[in-house]
Amino acid sequence: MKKLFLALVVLAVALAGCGKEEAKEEKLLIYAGLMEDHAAMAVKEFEKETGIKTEFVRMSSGETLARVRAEKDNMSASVWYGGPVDAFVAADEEGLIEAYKSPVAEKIPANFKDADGTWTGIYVGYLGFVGNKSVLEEIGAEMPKSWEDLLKPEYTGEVVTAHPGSSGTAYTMLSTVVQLMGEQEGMEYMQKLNKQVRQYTKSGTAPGRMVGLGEAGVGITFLHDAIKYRKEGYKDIIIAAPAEGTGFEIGAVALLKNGPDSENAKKFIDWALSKKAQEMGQTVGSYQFLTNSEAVPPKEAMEIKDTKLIDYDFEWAGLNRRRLIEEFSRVSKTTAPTK
Ligand code: S7P
Repeated sequence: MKKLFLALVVLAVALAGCGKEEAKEEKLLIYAGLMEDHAAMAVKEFEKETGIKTEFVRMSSGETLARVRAEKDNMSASVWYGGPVDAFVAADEEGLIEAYKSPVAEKIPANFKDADGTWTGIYVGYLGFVGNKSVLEEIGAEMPKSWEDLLKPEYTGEVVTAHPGSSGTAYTMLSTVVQLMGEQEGMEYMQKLNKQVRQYTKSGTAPGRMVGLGEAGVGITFLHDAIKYRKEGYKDIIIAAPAEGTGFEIGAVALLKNGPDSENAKKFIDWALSKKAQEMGQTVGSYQFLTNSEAVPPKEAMEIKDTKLIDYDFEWAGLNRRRLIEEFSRVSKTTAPTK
């Protein structure tokens, strides 16, 4: 009798456990391409305002693209939040994005959103160079001021950049060089630049920190990230924009096709496009220009407002992404980085 009673207790506890499992709370899952601290703040604020439980996974653009490709028939996340739009264009071409025209997108000018609602811009960032004053002094070099400068002998082994295969920042660099110089000359340039590179990092935000720490003299990065690191205390950081002109990103947000929670995902997208949400970025050191016409850009962005920009073609960049990365990988194998 005692044994039977014990068995019943064990069964009851096990069943109660199962019940708990079934009642497990659903959470909106976001793949975030912007910096970790920005994503964490956004998710926290959105959750506070709406009560919708939300989680994020931070990945570089190439990683997100690979993940959503792999999950095509069983998407785990419902929103792709941040990172240069080129990868979103590539994902859309492969049927991985669901168009969503948010009512808040009315506040976003036409050049910062897709006309069909495939993606909508949340911020704009300019590509450039980050340098370490002390390291440059030590090696007797000036801050590079042009793409051409980066090929000078004094920067051999001093340049750090992310890899275009993993990083949206670095793909912006590759696509910028090709759009600026033409494909053949651009790839020849990348081949020469490869000799100057000390290290390819996974994310485009890493070169700014490495240069700030004095681990390399020069990095290629989004300028707002370099400004963030300088404000965080890496005092030796200096920045420059290439004289020939530079590319830029539209950081985007989009609804993932067949994601598990498209209703809450749409609410998140509406929120992310709002003036309030966009202006919150600067509270965690995100100093991009903003796309909502009512949002006030961070004062830190004014330092680079006169940067000479190229007429960057996002559609072309997205549609040619795979091919350009393959070509980059091929040419960069033919010249060894110096260190
Ligand atoms: O949030 C800062 C920011 O620079 O991060 C993104 C950047 O491309 C890093 O991503 P990757 O690791 O893919 O390079 C930008 O979208 C954003 O402005």
